[in-house]
Formats: sequence, structure tokens, C-alpha cells
Amino acid sequence: MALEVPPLPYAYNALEPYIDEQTMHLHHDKHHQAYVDNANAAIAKHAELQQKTAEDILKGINRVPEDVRSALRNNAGGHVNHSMFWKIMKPQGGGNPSGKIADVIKDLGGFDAFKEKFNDAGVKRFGSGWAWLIVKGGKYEIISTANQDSPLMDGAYPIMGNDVWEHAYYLKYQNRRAEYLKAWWNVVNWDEINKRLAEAPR
Ligand code: MN3
Repeated sequence: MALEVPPLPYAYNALEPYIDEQTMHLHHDKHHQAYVDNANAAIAKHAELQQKTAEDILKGINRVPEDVRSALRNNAGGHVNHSMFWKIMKPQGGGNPSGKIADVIKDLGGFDAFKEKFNDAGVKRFGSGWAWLIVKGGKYEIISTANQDSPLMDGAYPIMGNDVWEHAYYLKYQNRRAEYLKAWWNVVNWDEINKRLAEAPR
């Protein structure tokens, strides 16, 4: 079963003025599509991989045949990360967290401290990568990963993540990654994040 780019759950301009329409087109239609195409090409080389979900491939990345392991690390990783990313954003999003995620954030020191720590993880990630809230062994933690590495590769579950690759923000924010990270909270979809929290293994 070939992987596919899921349709964007809102219009390309719906996250304006925080994320611009052109960035959304390039990011979703070109970057995500390339991850999917490259992952499918790698999966096509090994019948045993064709029975697995992209998530299961990432969880077992060290058991993936070596000739396609780094291709899938990058591209199945890119597919899974971006499939989450589109859904945890929405127009008229943001505001204070509600539901169970609000309790988790409170335990991590409150929303202001949480945003600061999450943004800091994104700013300090050298080069390309992601800032995350993960849960691992029942413990919640803010981390960052390089490239398209998924927390799933490390036995963790990604509750929410922000893409800090330049392709996510450069057209609008140029080199001002910190400004993008701050603006991003205006499009966060807490309902979807609560859904992921409920689905996380405990
Ligand atoms: Mn991206």
C-alpha cells in the first residue's frame, strides 16, 4: 500500500498571516510529496516493508534493511512528521490550551514557561529539525530532533511538534526562526493535540 500525502484540512491561505499561502503550497505540495515519493521508492525494494505502516517502519528503523534505512529514516520520517503537522494547526487556532493537554502543560510549569521552553528547543536546533512535546514511559518532555527524525524511532510518542526547517518559514520570516516559532502558537489546534494525547501509549 503506497503512502500518500493527506489533503490539507483547510485552505492554503487559512493560516495567514502567521503562515503564508505560498509557503503552505510549497511545503505541502512539494516537500511533503517528495518525502512520500522517496519513501515509496524505498519501500518498493522490500516486500516485508510493504505490509507495515510508516509509523511501524519508524518504530523499527534499526531493523529496516540497511540499503533503505537512511532513505526511510528521512522520508518515512518526513511523511509521518508532516502528516501530524498539518493536523495540529488550524485557522483561528491558538489561545490557551484546554482539556487534558492543559493539565500536562501545567505540570511542566505553566503555559508561558512551556512555550518558552518549546520555542527554545526549536531555536537551538542547529540546522534542520523539529521541536517536540513527547511522552516516553509516562514522562512528558520537550525535546528537539535533527532532520526528519521522529520521536517514534526512540520509543517515544510525539504529542505535538513544530517544523523548524527553513522551508517552513523562510519566505515570510527569512532568518528570524524565533519570530516564526512565536507566531506559530496562533495556529495551534489544541483539539487535535488532545486527541493525540489520548491516543498516546501509556
Ligand atoms: Mn517541513
